[in-house]
Amino acid sequence: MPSPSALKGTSLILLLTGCVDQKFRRCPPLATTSVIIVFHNEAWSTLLRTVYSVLHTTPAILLKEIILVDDASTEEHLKEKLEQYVKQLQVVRVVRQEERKGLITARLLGASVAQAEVLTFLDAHCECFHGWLEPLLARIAEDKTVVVSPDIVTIDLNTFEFAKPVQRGRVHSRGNFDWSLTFGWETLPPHEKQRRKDETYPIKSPTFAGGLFSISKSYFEHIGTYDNQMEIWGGENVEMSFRVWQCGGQLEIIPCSVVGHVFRTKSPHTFPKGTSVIARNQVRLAEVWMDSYKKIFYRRNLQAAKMAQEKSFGDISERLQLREQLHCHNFSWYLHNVYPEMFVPDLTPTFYGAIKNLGTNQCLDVGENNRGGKPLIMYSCHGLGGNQYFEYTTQRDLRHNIAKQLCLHVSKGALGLRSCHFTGKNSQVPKDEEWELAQDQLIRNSGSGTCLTSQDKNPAMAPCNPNDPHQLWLFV
Ligand code: UD2
Ligand code: MN
Repeated sequence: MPSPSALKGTSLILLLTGCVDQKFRRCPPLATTSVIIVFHNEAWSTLLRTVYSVLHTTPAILLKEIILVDDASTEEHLKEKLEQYVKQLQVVRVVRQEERKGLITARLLGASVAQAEVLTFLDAHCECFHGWLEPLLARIAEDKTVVVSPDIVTIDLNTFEFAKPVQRGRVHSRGNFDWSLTFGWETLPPHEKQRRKDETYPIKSPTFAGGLFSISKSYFEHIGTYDNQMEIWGGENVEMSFRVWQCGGQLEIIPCSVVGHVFRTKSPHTFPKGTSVIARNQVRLAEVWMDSYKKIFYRRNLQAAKMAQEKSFGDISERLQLREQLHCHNFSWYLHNVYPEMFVPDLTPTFYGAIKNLGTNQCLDVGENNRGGKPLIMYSCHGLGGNQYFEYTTQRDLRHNIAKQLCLHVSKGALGLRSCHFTGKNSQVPKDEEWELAQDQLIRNSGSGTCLTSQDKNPAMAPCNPNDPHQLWLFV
């Protein structure tokens, strides 16, 4: 068994100096924790590495047990062999979810058998760094309505090295979400930087990544554990984020707690019922927590919109009841008080959807991972929203606004995508970002007077010609 890389030597370079000096009370001791690690077909090495790193970095007095929850793995090494192996470790045991139902119900199973006062969840490919647990438990001891995450460090997918602090740039970031309800990271806004007295201070976070966190067991139950009808993977982290904030709790990232996680570039999991379960999980959370803001999500994810319309997302009455019982705030409260930096697109845009070209029958598309700057493309209309989603706003700009507010513009005769200039108060749409959508089905740029055309693979600008079908467009 290779020793976890974080533990090689005793280098403390991963920790902030202020953290190294922190002291934690012994009398009375902090509450104990049950560490719950769910897995489906995880490699032996990464799973055991996670387990050993917990054992090597956690004071025995604080660790009640490690519960490994198997979500119906099929790999042979995770069956009898694993159970026999962990017996020698004494505080480690395996429980099994017989049917593959996903990480949400697996975590619930783990929580239901856990004996400690605090639950600590970890993914099955993590490495805990020295002193990671105490700051989490100490914060919960101060206030048990706080749900705390460590500072999650990237473990390199290929070399399994911890990212160096330099690479991390010591910019502690927080969690956010976009209007496709995907979790992401962002740097701290000025007011959050000012609020924190020094860099060891907890960071308030609008959302959390969801895999690595500690929570008081009784608070976990009070706040409604998880939505047990969510399946396989996805959405539960955003759901829990909205729920905790809206119902009186808080999410924090504790910079003195450092845990590594192997971020993968694509999902290694099978989805027995197909990947539409992710959209289904998201619809469930949007229906329960987002009020009329759910429409912003549905416009951008047409698969989700269809499920919502057909009511094929299962029964949510228990979750709605929970929201009632806990007297939770509405989503508008969350946006104003917890995440005022979030842009909120028009609730009623003039036109929205995909922009289809009559010459090619293809749709305007921003392409993969276009955060502005990359050329747009023409692509078969897929009817899913996503990269083909645009809005024509009341101030006459054309926006692709899922993760950022991106606007179509024309500079030096060429079509491009960049951050919108119009941001509400005191700002104006520059002429090169303004578009006229007339009866003639041309899309004319006000600044250049040229029209959008799809003559080539990439959409471009050309002198306007209403007789050229490549210049005729339709919002679909
Ligand atoms: C992130 C979270 C993850 C979870 C997910 C959204 C972090 C670092 N990771 O994605 O915890 O919140 O977003 O759902 O915050 N697993 C099962 N059964 C399944 C699928 C996964 O047991 O059907 C296990 C898997 O072995 C792993 C854990 O669940 O231990 C999380 O899955 P992941 O690592 O693929 O998720 P990740 O890190 O991409
Ligand atoms: Mn993971």
